[in-house]
Amino acid sequence: MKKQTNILIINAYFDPWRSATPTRWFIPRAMAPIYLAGHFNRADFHIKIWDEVFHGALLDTRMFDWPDVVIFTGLTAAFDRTHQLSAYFRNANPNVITIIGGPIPRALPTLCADIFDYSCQGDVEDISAIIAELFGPASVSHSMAPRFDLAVPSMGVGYLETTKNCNFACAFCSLTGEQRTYKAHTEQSISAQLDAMQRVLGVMVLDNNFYGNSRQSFERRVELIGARWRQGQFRGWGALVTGDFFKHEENIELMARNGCKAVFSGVESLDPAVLRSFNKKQSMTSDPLKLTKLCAEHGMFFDYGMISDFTQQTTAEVDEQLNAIIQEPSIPLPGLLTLTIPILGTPYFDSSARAGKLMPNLLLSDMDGQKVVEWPKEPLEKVVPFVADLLRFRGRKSALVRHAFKHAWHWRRKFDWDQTALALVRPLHRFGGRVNLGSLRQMRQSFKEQPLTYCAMSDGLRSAYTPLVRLPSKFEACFTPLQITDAAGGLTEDLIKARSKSSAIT
Ligand code: B12
Ligand code: SF4
Repeated sequence: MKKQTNILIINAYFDPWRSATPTRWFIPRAMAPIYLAGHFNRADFHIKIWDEVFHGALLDTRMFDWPDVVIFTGLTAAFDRTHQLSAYFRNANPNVITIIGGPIPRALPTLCADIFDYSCQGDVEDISAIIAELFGPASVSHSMAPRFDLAVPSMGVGYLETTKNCNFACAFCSLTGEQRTYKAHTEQSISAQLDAMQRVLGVMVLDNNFYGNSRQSFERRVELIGARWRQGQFRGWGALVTGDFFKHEENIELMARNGCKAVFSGVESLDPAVLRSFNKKQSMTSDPLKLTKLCAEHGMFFDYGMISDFTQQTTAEVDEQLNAIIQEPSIPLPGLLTLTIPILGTPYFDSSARAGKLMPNLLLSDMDGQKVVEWPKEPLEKVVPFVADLLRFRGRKSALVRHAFKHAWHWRRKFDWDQTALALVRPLHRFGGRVNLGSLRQMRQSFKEQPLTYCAMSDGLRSAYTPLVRLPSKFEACFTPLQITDAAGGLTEDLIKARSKSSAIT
C-alpha cells in the first residue's frame, strides 16, 4: 500500500495574555487551516491541524518529526512563532518542506521567502499549485470543500466565508495594507461550504464585510443562507458588517427574515476625531445604543468592537466612555476591547513610524493590542496602570456582572433563548477572566511567564523564545525576535529588508 504523506497545518499564535493553554470557547476560530486542508486529496495524505489558539501552544516534542510537510498560517504578530516552530521541524526532519501563507508573508515578503521553502502571497486556493508541483495534479482534491471534520469539537458553530477582503480602507487595518480586491465567493463555493458544514447549531459568517458594495450580491448571499436556515440546517446565523449596512433598515429586515440572529460591527470609537484619523468614515454614525435598538427591534443581537487610542485620547475620556456604556443596560458591552495596533504594512503603521510615535526596541510580537506600543498623549506612569486595569476590567467586575444580567433582562422579549444566553454569557466570558487548563506542559509554560506589564518597553521576552529542546547553533536566529524599532525608536534595518519585495516571491 502507498504510504500517506503527513501534512501538518499550523495556525501559529502568541496569546496576548501569555497563556500557553487552549482558548476553546472563543468565537470566531481561525479557518485558513480548515480551508487549506480541503485542497488535499484525502486518499494520499494524512492531515493534522494544530491551531495554537484553539489547541494551545504546540509544545509536544513528539510532533516535531511527524510531518513531511508543514504549512503555516497566522496573524502578522505571530511571525516569530512560525520561525521558532520551523526550527523544531527542520531539526527533527531535515527533509521537511515548509510552506507559509497569509498575513505574515504579505507583510514580510523577503524574510519569509528566505526562511520557508514556499512563501505564498495569494489566497488559500494557491496551495493547490504547490500540492500539484510537489505530489502531482492527482493529489489535489476536486471538491476543495473545507475539512470541517478536522475542526471538531466546534461548539456547535459552523463557519462560512461568502466574500474576501474589504471595500473600505481603514488606516489601521491589515487588509488596507494588503490592497487585495473585495470579491464575493460564487454561489457554488458558498453551497459547497454549507454542504461540508452539515448540521450545526449556528453559523458564523467570517467575512470582514458581509454587506459589501453590491446590493445584488448581498441579497443573493443572504437568501442562499436563508434557504438553508429554512431547511433547518442551523437555528440561526451571524455576520460581521460595516457601519454603512445600518443606514438602510431594509438590510436589517432582510437579514432577520432570513434567520440572522446576530451582527458584529467595528464601532471602534465613540470619538469622531479618532474615527476620522482611522479613515473609518463608515462608523461615524455607529452609535451603539441606536444600533442595539434597531437590531433588537428585528430580533437581532448587536455586538461590536472598541479600540482605545491613547495617542489621541486621555485616560479620563476612555474611562468616561466605558462608564457610560456600563451604566446603560440597554447597550451590550463591547465584545472586543483593545488598544490601537500599528499593524505592519498599514498606513497607520507608516504614519506612526514617521511621526516617531513607536516606542524604542519594539518587537513584532508586541503588536497584539493588549499593551502600550506607541507614546501616549499623557505620561506613561498614568496610562500604563490605567491600561492594565482597563483590559482586565479591574475595579469593574461586579458592575460587569450586573450589566450582563440587566442587559439580557432588558431585551428578553425581543430575543429568543439562544440570544439571551449569548447576551449574558459573552461579556462574562470575554472580560470575567479565564481558566488556564491544558496539558501539563502547557500549564507549566504559562506558569513560567513573567507577569505582564502592559507596556512594550518593560515586558520581558515570552518563554517561547527559549527553545524547548537542545538545537544546533544554526537555529539560533529562529529564536531571535524580529525587532521593529531600534533603541532610538527608528525602524530597524532588519525590518526594512524583511519588508522589501523581491522578484523571487511566489
Ligand atoms: C478568526 C479570527 C481571529 C481569531 C484567530 C486568528 C488567528 N489566525 O489566529 C482570534 C479571535 C484569535 C483573532 C484575534 C485577533 N484578530 Co482576528 N480575525 C479573525 C477573522 C474573523 C477570521 C479569520 C479567518 O479564519 N478567515 C477565513 C480564512 C480562510 O482566511 P484568512 O485567515 O483571512 O486567510 C486568507 C489569506 O490570508 C490567505 N491565507 C492565510 N493563510 C494562508 C496559508 C497559505 C499556505 C496560503 C496559500 C494562503 C493563506 O488565504 C485566505 C484567503 O483565501 C478575521 C477577519 C476575516 N474575515 O478574515 C480577523 C482578522 C484576521 N483579525 C485581525 C485582527 C486585527 C485581530 C486582533 C489583533 C484583534 C485585536 N485588536 O485584538 C486579534 C489578535 C491578537 C493577537 N494575539 O495578535 C485582522 C488581521 C490582523 C493581522 N493581519 O494580524 C483581521 C483580518 C480582521 C480585520 N479586518 O481587521 N482573530
Ligand atoms: S471595515 Fe473592517 S475589514 Fe474593512 S478596512 Fe475597515 S477594519 Fe478593515
